[in-house]
Amino acid sequence: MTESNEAALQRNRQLTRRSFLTGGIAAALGAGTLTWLTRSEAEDGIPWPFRRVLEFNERVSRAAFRDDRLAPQFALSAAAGPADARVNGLIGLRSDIDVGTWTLTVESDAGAARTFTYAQLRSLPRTTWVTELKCIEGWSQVMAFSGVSFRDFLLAYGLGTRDGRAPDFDRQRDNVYDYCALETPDRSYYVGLERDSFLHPQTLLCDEMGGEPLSREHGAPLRLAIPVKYGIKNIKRIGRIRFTDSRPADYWAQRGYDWYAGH
Ligand SMILES: Nc1nc2c(c(=O)[nH]1)N[C@H]1C(S)=C(S)[C@@H](COP(=O)(O)O)O[C@H]1N2
Ligand SMILES: [Mo]
Repeated sequence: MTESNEAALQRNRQLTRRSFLTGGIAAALGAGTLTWLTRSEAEDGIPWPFRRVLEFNERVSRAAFRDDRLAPQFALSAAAGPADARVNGLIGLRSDIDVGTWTLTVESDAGAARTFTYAQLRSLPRTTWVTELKCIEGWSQVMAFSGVSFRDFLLAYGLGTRDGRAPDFDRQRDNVYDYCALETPDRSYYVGLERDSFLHPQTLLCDEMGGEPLSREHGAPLRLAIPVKYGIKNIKRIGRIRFTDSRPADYWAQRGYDWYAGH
């Protein structure tokens, strides 16, 4: 994506949303929010004045139930280079990894398991977010994370829904499972996420940091980059994703940390 356009749009949306949430309905009717409301996200043939009303209603109900505010973003120049990227946590990464034979398994409470190759993931639209990875131990680092947005992956392959149909994140959000569980191939490290977090626009299935393929310690070939959560949820070397309506086990939550760890 082009950093400038996309980032500016997102920032605008974020600021507007903030003022809406803090200022209430009065702020929602202000000039800034009008820009927010009229920014078209889909062409559906509804004449624009009606469309605006519909969108307004939708946004109001969404604002009441959802939090998709963006985590802070940074200029590319503020990001650490791949060589400087700090490494923390090697659970599930001890063995060698062969990207050629690695596969990602995706399953759900109801559906059959499906597997995806690295080549399939590479063929999807790519996104970069320059965000901060915050470790619960007290350090943080700004990095450029690139890969496939988690939402785009679900859309591309029709994953994550209870009835197995293509997801519609806005109109049929409840058809998406409440949670997903992600595990390393050896199942020794695992995290659980709730729907708003795995559908968050900045949540990435990430295969590059600082413009270079992930090293083994950073989770090659595929890790999660989820800036609305602490580092502990940014699982490296993902082998399996499972969609479920029961809250999944989480490695660090089982050891006393908050299950949500952010957002
Ligand atoms: N598989 C796996 N993923 C993991 C961990 C781990 O031990 N194993 N540690 C987590 C923690 S605590 C942090 S802070 C981040 C660190 O990511 P980095 O090594 O790329 O900086 O990875 C997270 N993901
Ligand atoms: Mo961490």
